[in-house]
Amino acid sequence: MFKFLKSSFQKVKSALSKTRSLLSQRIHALFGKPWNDETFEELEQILFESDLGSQCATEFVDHLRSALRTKPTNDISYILKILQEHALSILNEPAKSNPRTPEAGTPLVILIVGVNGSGKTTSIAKLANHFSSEGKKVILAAGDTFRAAAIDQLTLWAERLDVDIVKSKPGSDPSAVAFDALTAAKARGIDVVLIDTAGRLQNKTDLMQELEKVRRVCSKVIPDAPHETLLVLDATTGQNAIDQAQAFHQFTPLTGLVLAKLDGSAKGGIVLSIYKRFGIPIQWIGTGEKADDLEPFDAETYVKALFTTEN
Ligand SMILES: Nc1nc2c(ncn2[C@@H]2O[C@H](COP(=O)(O)OP(=O)(O)OP(=O)(O)O)[C@@H](O)[C@H]2O)c(=O)[nH]1
Ligand SMILES: [Mg+2]
Repeated sequence: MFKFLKSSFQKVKSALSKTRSLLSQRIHALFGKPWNDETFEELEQILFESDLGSQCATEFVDHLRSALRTKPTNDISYILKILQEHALSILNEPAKSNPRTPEAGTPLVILIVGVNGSGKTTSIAKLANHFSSEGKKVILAAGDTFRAAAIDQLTLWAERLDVDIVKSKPGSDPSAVAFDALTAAKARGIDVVLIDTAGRLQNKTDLMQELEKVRRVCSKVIPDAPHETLLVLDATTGQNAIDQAQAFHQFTPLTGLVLAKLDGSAKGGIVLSIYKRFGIPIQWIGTGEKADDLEPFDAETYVKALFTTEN
């Protein structure tokens, strides 16, 4: 449902500037040398440090090696093009997630999950802003009942964005909040329900089971809900994001990812290793702290912004 949105190349490019300065400028520095085993090894190391992961980094280098065997050149734009094409071939593989479409007349329910501080609540505000700007009626569910401050934070966003919110007392059951929010959404003719959840470490089984319960309760009010379960990843995390994606996917099948804080990250290559590993589509990227700092993920824009020598 998000596919026809185009991301702004400038915003993505500027969010990726830290990754790019690590990646492209260091690749650029390789060009004084002939392409031999040592240069390829250096390239592999650069790709690895940009968080492409070791398997992905090796694959990129092997691909470039064979392209240069066919057409030996030291032209940087040609080499970046080869890297871009390979990155796109990874991201253009069919996704393996199964989002559901709400039945006509019922709201779209999106559950937001992730570890502590990854950017969940801010991403919810950004999504609320996005849907509101499309003329949709949005309701927020303050499902992070763990801390009073979390409820206050979401309430503040709801006021700023002028959208409805359903909340309960700190310490109450998050499933009950989800139940109330979905019930209210049906009664009020709401288009989109965004459910916030408390941050949880992926290895805490009891907390992960709590998410299963939230999902079960949602489906009691609206069959098939939640239609989307989005994992918010902090783009500065690096390879631990892989463990997070794996554990959350196991407990609450993910339909997509939000990559928050890309603007502060030099590890933008993580997108490639995660997609290669799980096939969970990256739907959105966070490019700052404001409500409109959210861009739909577009593979072509991303790859162009990642492997470029422009600043
Ligand atoms: N620069 C930048 N900062 C972000 C982005 N997304 C979130 N943040 C900041 O990251 C911090 C944590 O964001 P929250 O949205 O509160 O994270 P959370 O996952 O809800 O945190 P918990 O509820 O404590 O688990 C806040 O200071 C946000 O302003 C982003 O895309 N870019
Ligand atoms: Mg939060």
